[in-house]
Amino acid sequence: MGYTLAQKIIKAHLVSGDMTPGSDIALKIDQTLTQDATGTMAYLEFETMGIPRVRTELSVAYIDHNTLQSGFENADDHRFIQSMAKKYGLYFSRPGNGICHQVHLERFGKPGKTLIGSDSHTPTGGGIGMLAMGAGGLDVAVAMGGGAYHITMPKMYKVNLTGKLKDFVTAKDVSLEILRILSVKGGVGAIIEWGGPGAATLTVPERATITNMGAELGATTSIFPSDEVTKAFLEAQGRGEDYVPLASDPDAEYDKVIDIDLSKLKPLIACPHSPDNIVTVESLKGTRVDQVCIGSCTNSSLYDMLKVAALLKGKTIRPEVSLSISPGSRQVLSMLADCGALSDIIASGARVLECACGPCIGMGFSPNSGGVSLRTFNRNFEGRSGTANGQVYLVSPETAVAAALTGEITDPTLLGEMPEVEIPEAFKIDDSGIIPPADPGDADSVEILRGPNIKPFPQSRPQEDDLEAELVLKVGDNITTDHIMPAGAKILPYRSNIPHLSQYCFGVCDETFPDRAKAAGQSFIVGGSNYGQGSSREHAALVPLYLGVRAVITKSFARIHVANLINAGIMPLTFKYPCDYEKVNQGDMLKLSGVYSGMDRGEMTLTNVTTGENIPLVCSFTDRQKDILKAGSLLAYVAKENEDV
Ligand code: MIC
Ligand code: SF4
Repeated sequence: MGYTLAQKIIKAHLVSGDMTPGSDIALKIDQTLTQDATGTMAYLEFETMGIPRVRTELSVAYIDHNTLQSGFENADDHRFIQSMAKKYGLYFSRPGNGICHQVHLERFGKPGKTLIGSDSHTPTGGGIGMLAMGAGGLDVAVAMGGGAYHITMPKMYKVNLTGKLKDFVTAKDVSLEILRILSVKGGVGAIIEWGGPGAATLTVPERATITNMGAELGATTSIFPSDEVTKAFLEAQGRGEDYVPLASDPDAEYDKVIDIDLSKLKPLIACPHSPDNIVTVESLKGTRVDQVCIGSCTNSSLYDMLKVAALLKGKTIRPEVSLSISPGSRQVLSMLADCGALSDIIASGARVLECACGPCIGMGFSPNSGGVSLRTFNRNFEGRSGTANGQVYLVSPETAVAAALTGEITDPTLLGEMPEVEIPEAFKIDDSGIIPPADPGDADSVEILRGPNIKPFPQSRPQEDDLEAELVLKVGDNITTDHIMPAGAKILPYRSNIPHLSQYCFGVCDETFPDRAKAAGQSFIVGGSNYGQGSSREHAALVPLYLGVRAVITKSFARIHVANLINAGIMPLTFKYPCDYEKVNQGDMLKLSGVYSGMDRGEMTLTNVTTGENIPLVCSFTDRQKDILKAGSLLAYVAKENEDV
């Protein structure tokens, strides 16, 4: 039996483990990336490892999330990250240079290489045939130090594309279609390979839109073959030498095959508050729109922006609508300026924002009260926009423009003819926004610049054999990390200050949680299925740790979050029978006995001390995960391993 594309890259990077789905595998990581909202913590963690210089082929520190500097905090963090990059051998992408995933695709990504990033949309790199995965900051820190990245060997899904997209139907609609088919948990435990004859009709930016939003499926990653389209993109970026052809073997086998005929798709829209809440744009026609935002790592390429500019050219947006446009990188912005497309955008009445995440993570441009906001982004979780009752819909750039021009949700095919958009043969190369590290010989003299906002991170405790604590919070299905640890302009500046952040933990669900958890001393959380979906932020584990949470019991977990819980020393357990979720109530006293032997057996009994009922739980920790939990955290485990060497 032949190999799939992802299996080939895994095989070439396998450090340990066997490639049977469900087994623990360790991979050598060639490249890492961080962004500033997760980076500060990741570099603090890296620092504690005492490694003088990163041991990857390439590591890049991007500044793109916390760019609204309404106090000293973000600017201090940027200086800290910049000094860390200089000293420890990383490239530093300055604020304004662009969104990490867009810049990485343009300037650094290489087919066939492995990349992990402390951001869940790192799979964007799959658009050029990389095995690119989102991870917690601590996992990225370990990889920067030359350590392997541990994952569960995924199943292989294939999406077989046929046909060609019609005008006004886009790669974003393909992403929304696969979310409609699979849902936000349909990709958990799988790598999604996109191929088939239709794949050749998609450009690299279109492919990257699709692999980017694979994160919303919960997939380990998504990947396209590296082919003539990839080659042309890399050559246009002046990086033709990075091209290698890569495809799956003709006899490769997949656990699931999904067929999508591109020519049959219609413009789609994800309704509040989940990316898989999909209907056709047509079915919502006439819905009033207050705000439109175009950009984010999903839809901010030059190709997207040129289409937007061409559709806006000579037109004016409706007076009731506020339109923001954030190009994905300085390369995109500068090329838009050079060809005059930026003037068309400005003339339409759009507000041009800097090349950064911006509104996508609630860093400004929050909608009005109860406002309807159409966004070309990838997530529309409740409250994420910064307006608690904002109604966020996810759409393609074409559908976004149609709404900005008409003031209502409008099928973009009604805009008339799609203007011809020419992608230049060569991109404008100017890497002056990327600062190289100091030479190894000069690294000692580089001073690390720390601001007062950097507070020590919480102390983990080794897992105890018996654990009795209160169930302080019971939540439902599909809880996102934006519920657990909200982001936004007010909170994000405190990503290196866990005590301050802790006041906002679970604020969207229950504002009393932080105080109640602190008062309880140690506690349990119970959740439904797909708990922890969404971002890679390890703060969604570190903050509960700080508040005394010792174990989280759910019907199922999302991949990156479960790893972050273990890395922080919080035990993730699942109900053996999902219906037992009903047998515990907030406020009950719960007891776990024989934790160590239970971890080995893969089964534990939870006693509801309040009702007297016994509830079977399951866990499937690898030996390494058990050792991490017993040591108290991944950091403690790594320190112990270094001592033992
Ligand atoms: C997101 O899109 O939710 C973020 C903000 O980029 C996060 C990272 C973070 O919380 O810092 C992600 O996707 O991992
Ligand atoms: Fe930034 Fe939004 Fe992309 Fe996250 S999803 S990296 S916040 S643009």
